[in-house]
Amino acid sequence: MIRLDRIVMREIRLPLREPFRISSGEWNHRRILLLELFDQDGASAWSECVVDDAPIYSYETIDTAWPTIVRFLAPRLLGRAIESHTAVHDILERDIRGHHMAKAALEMGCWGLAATQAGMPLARLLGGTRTHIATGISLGIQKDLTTLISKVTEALALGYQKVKIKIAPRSDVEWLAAVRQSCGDDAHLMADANNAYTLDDAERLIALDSLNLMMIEQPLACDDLVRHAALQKRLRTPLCLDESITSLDRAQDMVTLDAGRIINIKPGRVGGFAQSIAIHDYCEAHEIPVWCGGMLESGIGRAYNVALASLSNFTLPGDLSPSARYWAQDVVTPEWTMDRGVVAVPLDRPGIGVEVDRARIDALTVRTEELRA
Ligand code: OSB
Ligand code: MG
Repeated sequence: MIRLDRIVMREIRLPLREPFRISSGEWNHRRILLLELFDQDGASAWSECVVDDAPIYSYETIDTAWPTIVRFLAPRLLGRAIESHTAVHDILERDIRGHHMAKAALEMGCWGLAATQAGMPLARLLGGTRTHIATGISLGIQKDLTTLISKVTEALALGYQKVKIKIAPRSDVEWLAAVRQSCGDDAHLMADANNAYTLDDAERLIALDSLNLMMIEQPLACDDLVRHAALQKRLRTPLCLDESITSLDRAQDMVTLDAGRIINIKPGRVGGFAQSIAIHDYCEAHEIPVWCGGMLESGIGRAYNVALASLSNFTLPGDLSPSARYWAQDVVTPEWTMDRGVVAVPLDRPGIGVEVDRARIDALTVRTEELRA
């Protein structure tokens, strides 16, 4: 049973150690929306909303999520007796369209709170069985090919089990061919286009088939399954969908249409853990492998991703790099680390498994708002 009496919202600004560029935009820092949920019984939990400053990846931004939480979402939870964390998704979804990232921050926060209340690691509450998560790195578009090759080489030397390379029409086939040449046939490489192509570019994408990529992520438009299905018919390399999979229904549509053969699950994109688990279970039953994507989360959002990735069908390495890949200093202790290509699931601590550094967060905070029942 959850009964929230208070939610504290804050925005922190956290500079990235290096800029991260994808086909549709670039990040130099993150404007991160954090929530702290307080239960009437004294328990509390932090959560992170994975929205950004600009609608580059999703139409949601921090400036849409904030008022949506204040005005429409938080009032549905505050002061109400909620039977279980598993019920929160439906409470937030009913008659409120979209805004999955805003919903997910609250929904996942309730799962974090339930784990804390139960004195149980979050991964266990989700039903996770893995103790370690195979880790991949997502490399942004680099200024030139030489830089890309040295980044890939460095990532493989660090032990990353998958290297995802962002592509766009002027930095794709030739660049990836050179990378493949330089790092050999065995390196686990994939590409992520973030919607940079149309079906008119099919030949360019088919040219990637010779490079033995693990998958090509989301080449076509964010809401398009039909054209991804047409493309998959012509490609040997499996397509992996990210932006297009916003719910269990879309995952089912993907399988029905054969629009993709792998799913990158980001809990924020699908409205939280209940949908993430439903998609995971559906994919497991249909032999569709999944892996956990990332949104350049702070150590708080990362804790939720690590817990999710402990479920059995997360058989491919996730975009779950250690804290030091992103930040000079993270907002949690201990920071997330990688050892021999895996991140350990914190199974020895209840709740999200890391301590939140409140003093550091206070120093980074640029706005707060307190919501009460
Ligand atoms: O498409 O997976 C993506 C970051 C921001 C927006 C979209 C994406 C990404 C990443 C980053 O690939 C993965 C990470 O958090 O390391
Ligand atoms: Mg992606």
